[in-house]
Amino acid sequence: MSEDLIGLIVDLCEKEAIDLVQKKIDAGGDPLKILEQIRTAMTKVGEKFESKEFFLPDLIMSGEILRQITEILEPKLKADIKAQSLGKIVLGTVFGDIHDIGKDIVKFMLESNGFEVHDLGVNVPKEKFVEKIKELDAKIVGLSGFLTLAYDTMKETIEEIKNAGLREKTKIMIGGGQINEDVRKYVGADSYGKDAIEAVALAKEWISE
Ligand code: B12
Repeated sequence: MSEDLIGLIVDLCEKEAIDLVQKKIDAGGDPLKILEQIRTAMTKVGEKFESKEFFLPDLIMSGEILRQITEILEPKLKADIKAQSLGKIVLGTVFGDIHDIGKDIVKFMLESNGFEVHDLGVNVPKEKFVEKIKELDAKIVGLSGFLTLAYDTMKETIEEIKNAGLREKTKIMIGGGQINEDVRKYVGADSYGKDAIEAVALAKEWISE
């Protein structure tokens, strides 16, 4: 069955993919498994874009399908939302990058687990992160980025946080398609998360320190 959903997304069959997700959810399917399948599908879409089999409109279409799927999954993932706030998190996609689907999944997973997330959106200048951290006295920051150029912006953002004297007081996690340990070291973040589940695990770990 999983192959079906992946295939439908990669073939950009919008209606069929969305109907299948709705069917899976109605039948009590695990939204986290669906998220995993989305990841596989989007990797394939990305490969097709790289090999010039897909062009920008196809990428936009895949993003649109994804957005609709995450809208279906969101209430399921939020089903057991907790009333209390575990802590404040400033989140955003760094300057120069407008990819927000992965960030938005991280946002609602953090919220579902009781965190108060302040989402700055996409293409966020480094100064805006600093401003928000100060305003909220936030202890955790999440930087998202899917483009290679985002690594430099993440690095600059973390330097800006450091220059503002806030680095010692904040824990910074990064994430997004290609992010790995090498990128983490390069940008100077505390940790990276490969998906929203890891983002939640990190936030929980840091908040209890
Ligand atoms: C959809 C898509 C788009 C959509 C984005 C729609 C949107 N609203 O986000 C659109 C069409 C707008 C787009 C535009 C572009 N894109 Co694009 N896009 C993609 C694609 C296919 C999927 C990305 C996605 O949403 N994945 C789905 C999510 C769910 O992915 P995920 O990784 O599983 O998400 C998890 C983790 O990343 C993690 N996570 C995410 N953020 C964070 C943050 C923290 C703190 C933590 C801990 C974890 C975390 O948790 C998420 C949830 O579990 C990728 C290919 C790919 N494989 O990533 C290319 C890709 C990222 N795009 C690419 C490119 C080149 C572009 C463009 C430059 C194209 C162009 N010529 O204009 C523009 C960039 C514009 C800009 N300035 O940002 C390249 C980047 C190459 C590079 N090395 O830089 C990729 C890799 C495609 C490719 N293989 O060539 N794109």
